[in-house]
Amino acid sequence: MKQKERTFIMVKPDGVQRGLIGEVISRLERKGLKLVAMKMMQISPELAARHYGEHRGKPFYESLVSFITSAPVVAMVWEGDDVVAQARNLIGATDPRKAAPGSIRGDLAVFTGNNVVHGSDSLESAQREIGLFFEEGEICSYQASRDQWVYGE
Ligand code: 3AN
Repeated sequence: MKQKERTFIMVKPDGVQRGLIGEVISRLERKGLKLVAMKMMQISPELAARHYGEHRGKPFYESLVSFITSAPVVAMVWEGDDVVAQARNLIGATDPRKAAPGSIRGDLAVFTGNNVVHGSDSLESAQREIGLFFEEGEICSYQASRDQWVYGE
C-alpha cells in the first residue's frame, strides 16, 4: 500500500466554544480519512506568529493572532490519499459566505474571521504546520481495517 499523505487540521477557538469539535471530527471520519494525532491546547502568541507568519503585515493579522490564542484549539493530523485537497473540499472556502453548502464552513460559519476550522492548503504547508504542533513520536502509525473498504485495496 502506498504511503498516504498527511494534513494538519485544527478546530479553532470558535469551533471549540460552540461545541463543534465532534461535528468536525465526525465529518472527516465519515469521509474515510484517518485520524493519526490529536491534542487540545492553548496556542501561545509565539506559536500563532509562526503558524500565521505568511499573514504578518496584513490588516487582519493582529485580530487573527488574538482570536487563535483566545481559547483552546484542537490540533490534529489526518491521513489519506490526496488528503490535503480532500480535507480542503470538506472544509470549504475561506469566506463562509462563499463556501459551498455541505462543507463545514458552508454549513456552520457565517464570517471569515471565525470559520471554525483550519486545514493546510498544500503538502508543503501541511509538513510545516504538522512540525509546528507535533513531535514525530506523537503521530500514530496504524493500519485502519476500514481502509480496505474505503480504498478498495
Ligand atoms: P484558510 O484558513 O482557508 O487556509 P488563509 O490561510 O488564507 O485561509 O487565512 C487564514 C485565516 O486568516 C483564515 N482562516 C481566516 O480566519 C483569516 N483570514 C483570511 N483572510 C481574511 C480576511 N480577508 N479577513 C479576515 N480574516 C481573514
